[in-house]
Amino acid sequence: MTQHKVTEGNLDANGLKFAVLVGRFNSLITERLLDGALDGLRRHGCKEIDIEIVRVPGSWELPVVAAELARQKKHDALICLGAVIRGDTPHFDYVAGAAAKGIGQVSLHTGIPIAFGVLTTNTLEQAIDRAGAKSGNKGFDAAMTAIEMANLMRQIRSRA
Ligand code: INI
Repeated sequence: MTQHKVTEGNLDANGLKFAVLVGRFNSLITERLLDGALDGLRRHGCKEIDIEIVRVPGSWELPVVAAELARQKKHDALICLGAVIRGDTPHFDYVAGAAAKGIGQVSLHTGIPIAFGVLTTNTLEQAIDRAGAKSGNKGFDAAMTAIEMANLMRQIRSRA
């Protein structure tokens, strides 16, 4: 059987630096996502001094701030947290779409991994479920992705 070389990131956050960007809009939800992300980083060995929290008004503002931080290259990965909850107008689609597309573009163009921890739900209840209730905490999950991706990108870069 062929032995393949496998490259993957581990979940050791010791020595890695993160910025957690969090939208204030729907803060009932986003503060719980932030709690989850911080819990995930700490429990995987990240030091307090290596975590920067950056607050923005809403999910719409996440990409431009992520872009500036990514350009500065002071963090190994960014974690974007927000909660976009569908209302009676098309506003939801614009905000959710722009946040997703913008964050994806920033990550691709800068090479800095950015975990997408922006909830896009039809109801407040669905958001609560994903912010520490029935369906776990998507902030914690985003932190895991950020740690893994930071380690993976380090590994790949170190052999370039
Ligand atoms: N921002 C969110 O993060 N979630 C939302 O559900 C939301 N809605 O529904 O309006 C929202 N709007 C604010 C937006 O992110 C900007 O802060 C605002 O448009 C000013 O630029």
